[in-house]
Amino acid sequence: MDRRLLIVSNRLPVTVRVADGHATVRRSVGGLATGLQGPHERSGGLWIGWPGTVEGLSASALADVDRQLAELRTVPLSLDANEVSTFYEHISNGVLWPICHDRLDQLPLSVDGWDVYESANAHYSDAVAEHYRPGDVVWVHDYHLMRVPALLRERIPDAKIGFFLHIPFPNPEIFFTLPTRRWLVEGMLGADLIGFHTRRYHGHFRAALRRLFSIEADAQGVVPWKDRRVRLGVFPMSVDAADFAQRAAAGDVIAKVAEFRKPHERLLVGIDRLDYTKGIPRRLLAIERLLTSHPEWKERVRLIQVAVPSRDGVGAYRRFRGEVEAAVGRINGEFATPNWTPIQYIHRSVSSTILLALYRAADVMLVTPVRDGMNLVAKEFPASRIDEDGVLVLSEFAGAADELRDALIVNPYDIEETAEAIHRALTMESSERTRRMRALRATVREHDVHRWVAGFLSALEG
Ligand code: ADQ
Repeated sequence: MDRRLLIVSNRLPVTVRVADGHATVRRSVGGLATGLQGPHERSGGLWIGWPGTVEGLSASALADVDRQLAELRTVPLSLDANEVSTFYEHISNGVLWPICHDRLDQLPLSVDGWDVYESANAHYSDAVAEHYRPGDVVWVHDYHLMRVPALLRERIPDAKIGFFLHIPFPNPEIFFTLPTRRWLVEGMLGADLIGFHTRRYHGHFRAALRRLFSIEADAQGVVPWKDRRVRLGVFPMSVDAADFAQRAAAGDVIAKVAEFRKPHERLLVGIDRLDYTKGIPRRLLAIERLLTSHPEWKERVRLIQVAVPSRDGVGAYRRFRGEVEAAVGRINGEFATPNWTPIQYIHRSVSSTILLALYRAADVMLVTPVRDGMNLVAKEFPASRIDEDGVLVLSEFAGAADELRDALIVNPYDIEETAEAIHRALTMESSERTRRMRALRATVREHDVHRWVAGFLSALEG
């Protein structure tokens, strides 16, 4: 791509660390950051977003942060305390997130602050307009910024704007509970291209357009909107498979694998943000069911569940954390022996060495969200299994299930079925494990994050 790429996301793909009054800025390693790094650098473009709250720095240290951010070609946008609590925590994570994951039960009873969502989105749009040069391509990401395409279109009518939604677009019956449904969809329609992970979310969005505005997409997925044409498309996001394969072979990873594995014990692994969409409580119940209906696994199987702290500023998450901890305590209390504890629960972020070692050590990887836009863990696991072993148990409600058909697909609401799938995974013949893992690896290799980025950008240019 010759044109300059301006990427806009709520958060910048960086971590600012402060120690002794000094700050260092590092690029973060998430899927989006990794996938877009190449096009971002090659195009000489900019990444615009919030670097997070940075506290306890002098003016000169702050200037140093700005210099480091500029070196990474990122443009920091500051959010004030009201924007953080209302736009980011309350509306984005407290309202849009549960609605898009079908969790009306997690909604606060009263919702105020759409005006702050709008003004924060305007704030991002102003920053883009300030840096925009004719010919640039703008790529806006995710549910925090659904109004940005339309607000940017007002500022720069002929800009090339793409929008990608990283979470599900729900069934209109659920989306329409939002009093602001029309206004949010109008916001997205400011783009030239709107991308979704799966055909299902794309279908839900088309159904919403039909019901809200009586407009219909043609065979190419193009809808007429005002005096423009907006294209809708399906672009399943992925990971940098080659990079995972390479890093998974490192000596420090292999040394850790040896530490995690114990003779006579099979290892189940779960790695998630601590979020009520990821299905952790039902996964724990499935482990309990497994130990009850197949008692031969007692003292022979262990689950390592890593749960990264997430969104502690949102009430629903604080309550949820207590629920998960209580379930772990109850099940461990019920089954543990002096030599063995069935669930090892780790409530923190882990290094990439540990993450890769857990992927490589797992006999069975449990990815059982009750709803998930894509779920990159489901793709990182096979990408890391250069030994072509290990079984993936995957929820049918993760976007990744549309592609990863060689996983054992489960309905996470069916505890019995999930427990039986884990048993089947634990007893699967080595030849079947290898056949399935080879197929999973081939899928993730062929459809990697670079292909995702190239596919979206070429559709946008087209
Ligand atoms: P998330 O909900 O954050 O993303 P996911 O796709 O699984 O979910 O990505 C999580 C990332 O965090 C993975 O790259 C994983 O390696 C990393 N991670 C998880 N636990 C970790 C830990 N303890 N320590 C360190 N790293 C950890 C949203 C949507 C998803 C969608 C992505 C991308 O909710 O459905 O797949 O965006 O579009």
